[in-house]
Amino acid sequence: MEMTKEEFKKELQQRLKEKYAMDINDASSQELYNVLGSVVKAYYSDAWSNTWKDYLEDGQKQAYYFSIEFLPGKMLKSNLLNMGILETVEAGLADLGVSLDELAQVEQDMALGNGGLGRLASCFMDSIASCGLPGNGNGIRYDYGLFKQRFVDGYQVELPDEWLRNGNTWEVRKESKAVDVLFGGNVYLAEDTDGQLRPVYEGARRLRAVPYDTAVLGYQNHLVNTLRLWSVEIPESEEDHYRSIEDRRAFEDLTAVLYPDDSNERGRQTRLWQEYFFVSAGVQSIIRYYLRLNKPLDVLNEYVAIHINDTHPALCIPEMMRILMDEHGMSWEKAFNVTVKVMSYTNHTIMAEALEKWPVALMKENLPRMYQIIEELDRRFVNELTICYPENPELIQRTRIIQNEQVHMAHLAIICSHSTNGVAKLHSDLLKEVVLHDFYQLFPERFNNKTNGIAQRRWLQLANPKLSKVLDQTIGTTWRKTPGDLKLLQNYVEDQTVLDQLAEAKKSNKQRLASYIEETTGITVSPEAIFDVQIKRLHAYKRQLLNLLHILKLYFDLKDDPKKVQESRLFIFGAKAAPSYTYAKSIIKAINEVANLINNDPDINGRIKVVFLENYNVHLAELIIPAADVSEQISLASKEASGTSNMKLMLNGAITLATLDGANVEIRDAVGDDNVVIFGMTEREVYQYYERQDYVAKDYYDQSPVLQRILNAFVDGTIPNIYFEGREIFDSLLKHNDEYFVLRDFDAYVKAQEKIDGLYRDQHHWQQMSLMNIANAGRFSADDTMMRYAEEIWHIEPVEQYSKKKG
Ligand code: F58
Repeated sequence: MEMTKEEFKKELQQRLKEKYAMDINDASSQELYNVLGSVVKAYYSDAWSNTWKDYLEDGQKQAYYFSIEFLPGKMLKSNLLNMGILETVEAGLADLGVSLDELAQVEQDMALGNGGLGRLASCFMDSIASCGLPGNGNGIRYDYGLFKQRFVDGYQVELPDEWLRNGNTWEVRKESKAVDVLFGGNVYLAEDTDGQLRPVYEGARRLRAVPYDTAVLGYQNHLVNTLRLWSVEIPESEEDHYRSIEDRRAFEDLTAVLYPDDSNERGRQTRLWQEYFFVSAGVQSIIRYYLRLNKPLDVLNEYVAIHINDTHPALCIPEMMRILMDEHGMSWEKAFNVTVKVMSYTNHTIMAEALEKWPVALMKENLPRMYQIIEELDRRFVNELTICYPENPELIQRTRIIQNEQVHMAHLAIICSHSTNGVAKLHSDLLKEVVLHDFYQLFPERFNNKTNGIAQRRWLQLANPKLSKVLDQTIGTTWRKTPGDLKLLQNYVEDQTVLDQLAEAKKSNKQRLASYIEETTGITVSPEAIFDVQIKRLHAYKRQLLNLLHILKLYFDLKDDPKKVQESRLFIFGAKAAPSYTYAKSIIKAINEVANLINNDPDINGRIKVVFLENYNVHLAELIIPAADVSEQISLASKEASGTSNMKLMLNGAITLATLDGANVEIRDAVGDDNVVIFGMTEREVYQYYERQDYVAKDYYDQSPVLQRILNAFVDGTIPNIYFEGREIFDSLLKHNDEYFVLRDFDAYVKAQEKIDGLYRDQHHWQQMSLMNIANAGRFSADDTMMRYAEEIWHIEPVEQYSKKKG
């Protein structure tokens, strides 16, 4: 893939003429973006089709990452970077009077995910391709992505995300690869003409799954993998089954929105349908492709690995069994044996409410064949355990797939796969020791840890060109391919010139963010202030509230003593709350009202400012992260499985202020105690409270005039405009005993914040800490994480290595 600047300019102008009969000067940004997209696509199309052909001809084992969410964000610049023509195109456009950055803004963020889980899937896609690994994504092409967040009078309001309104340059509709998926009806087994028992479907609904493929480009390695997203259509042959337009519409809406509200029966059913829809389509298409290799199905595991990202795609298991048995006549035993070897599963949470369970009745009615297979999987599992552990019926009850009229998806995923992993050391240990302990006893060899990672290309090279340049000048460019080489930066920890350059890059990123804040909120902020950042979904366990209580403390301190020595702080929040999560929405409202109070108080005079940026998404993260000084990772220990913004912020030189939760533990190990600020309870202490059940939040309030003043502010009118929300928050802490131990950790958090303040005052030392964080962030590279998945779970290898071995 090579192209000179002049070739690029010619190609762009030529295509603009062909498509719009226009010159550059007449084209709108959208038109230019569309044309640029087609130039880029043409540029990688050969490599894309060659990758496919090579995989097919070589019969190399491939991994398929099944995820109900992918959150890639904007793709233009990342594709240009990976093709190695970012600078050429930028310069070519500049010659033509066009700014690449402005053009890149036209692209809608592809936000087909809620948060960490979906973003991780996209970092992984990037890394799989960049490591030269044969691996593809499989998911849903939602017509509407995650809602757009607006604040109206401080409240979150959700607007639809019409990301496809202007088309999607990157996708390719592959009509010829469509498959059908069946729902509902009656299914029974009957003897076929060949004497085999086969299921007969009566009255089932047939829907068509049409794939839209997006190229996933490896970083300057000519490898192009595929992200395949499925969209629903109604097959022509089925049109007569629909009695009205509304009836038809209900089915056409299956892939309309990401996670429809599941607070009512209708929503739950749609979600179950979505899960089966993309899983069935994906598995069918894998098998269809595999059959072209002319290999027997009982060695499928030597050619195919399927990864179940959280439990949403766990129906892969019964679906694979169905295809092998019903469509290819394989015996149960053989089909099970192959299925277990093909499948692997990642758990992303220990929060009980997020561990998926489906009512038996719902599953039976909507996915009757799946239910039959699950029932049989459960029956055989129970039989086996009864033989092995006759003395332990409780163990069987606790681990079986179907319990209390519910299908436990995590149990299904663990029992019928060969690998279960957590996403950080602490999380994986908790799975083994607590949450999935029974399963760990049954299948110890299946459990492993794969600490999450991030794609340095997006989160440093693209998001932070200023820092990237300093790194290039200081340690050379090898870190761009081998993030572990960032370690070389440690040699410069005493080099004032390098420290100054790093500080300069940070300052310029802070100025960029300050301008954005001014433009979008009208709030003027000073780049001299500490930029203290908490960006993640809004959830009680993540404890944005703890941050807010501390802000109020600072506010009252300054009101009482305007001369108090304290660095200026800008607190930045970015977070969406689930539409039906009222408590989280109340916290958003409270933060916005506290922001109003403080930002407009002349006594404070800008020494503290609070900004809640609307519509936090991948693009906004790219703007905030490079500008951050402090990274708030303050979840209750044990609750955050890993976190990944913690890694991105560290990579960009922010100092982590954290509890020992998730991957924070490994961040501390990587940078050492001196370069991170840790506070609060450990996960052991949290569990001790659970055992003893002796936490009394109100005691903390009763004993602390500081806390009394802060909490009372929520209900006594000090924070204006939050009558209901203030009461809800106040009650959650005192009446409902503070589920996430905010008050218990408050003092420790205040001290940790004071430490941050002191550290920042010594700018030289702060810069050294920041440097150490950048230098040690290489170990959180998603490339490394993917190589470990490849070697230890999927048993796939980089294409080049494989070709060499094959000769
Ligand atoms: C997140 N999970 C974890 N779930 O919370 C985070 O610690 C971890 O770093 C990340 O996965 C990647 O491993 C997460 O994002 C969801 O969004 C669920 C989707 C399904 C509904 C419940 C939330």
